[in-house]
Amino acid sequence: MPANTLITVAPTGAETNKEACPQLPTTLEELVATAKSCEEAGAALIHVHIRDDDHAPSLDLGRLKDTVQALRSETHLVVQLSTGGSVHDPLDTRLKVLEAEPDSCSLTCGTVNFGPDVFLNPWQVMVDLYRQAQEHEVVPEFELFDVGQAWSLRRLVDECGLPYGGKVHVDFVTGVLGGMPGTPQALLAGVAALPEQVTSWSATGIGRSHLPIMATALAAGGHLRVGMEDNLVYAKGQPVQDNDELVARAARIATEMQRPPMSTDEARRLLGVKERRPDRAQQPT
Ligand code: KMH
Ligand code: ZN
Repeated sequence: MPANTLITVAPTGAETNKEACPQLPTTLEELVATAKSCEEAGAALIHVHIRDDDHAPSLDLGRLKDTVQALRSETHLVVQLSTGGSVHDPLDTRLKVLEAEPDSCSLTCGTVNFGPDVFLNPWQVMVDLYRQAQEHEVVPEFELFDVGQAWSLRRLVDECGLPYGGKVHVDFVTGVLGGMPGTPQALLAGVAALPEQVTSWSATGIGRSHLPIMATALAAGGHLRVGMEDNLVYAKGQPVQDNDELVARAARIATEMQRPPMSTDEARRLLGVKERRPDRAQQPT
């Protein structure tokens, strides 16, 4: 059982509309402010989707670079860019995300139905993305939306070797309509299916599975992902006001479970990320 808990915040996502949810951080200023307050509340990693000037999902490389730079200079968080983007993003655009030089990137281990849409992750795209991550020395977080994707992860690592840094970190995204349900049983089945190369795992539950998955992950030795990408309801009849309150609640529950939030330095060691901060580049982690 790991002593401390990695808390990831996924503050924005690609699915929620700014008009429907004005508190969603969609501008760079809002994202940086959210990142700072979430770090203060206990987050150590930020999973980033960006938006354009109209608040629509974007994978614009210039914006991605500016975002990575701003988050790196304003916070100590591990910066993870989404390569999943939105279900409408073309695969070749998604494959260019790593040129923004994040610390980490998401890498989903298979195609999955996504509500009425399809989140496309063909085998060859997984391989291309993985090889790019190795070349760019970016640490992938393997996102599993279904239990069977654990076998694709096993095949990927068997055929392509370990990621940069040698650590294999998985995030279960449960409760997507089309993927594994957000239940303790499904999560534990996923954990049991993980290949032996996996060194750590976290989990999130979409919508109402947010809290049951959090409790199960903490009890089973996993780490946590929370945020407005995954959940817009804090409690019955109470919309989420901001990402900080989701992080703060996760930190409180983890602390009560005797697994308090880990620092950003601990997270860097857990994930094996490369030291890219200019002021730290010469120092051992
Ligand atoms: N927005 C979803 C279609 C990721 O960030 O890599 C995909 C997603 C996964 O959010
Ligand atoms: Zn995402």
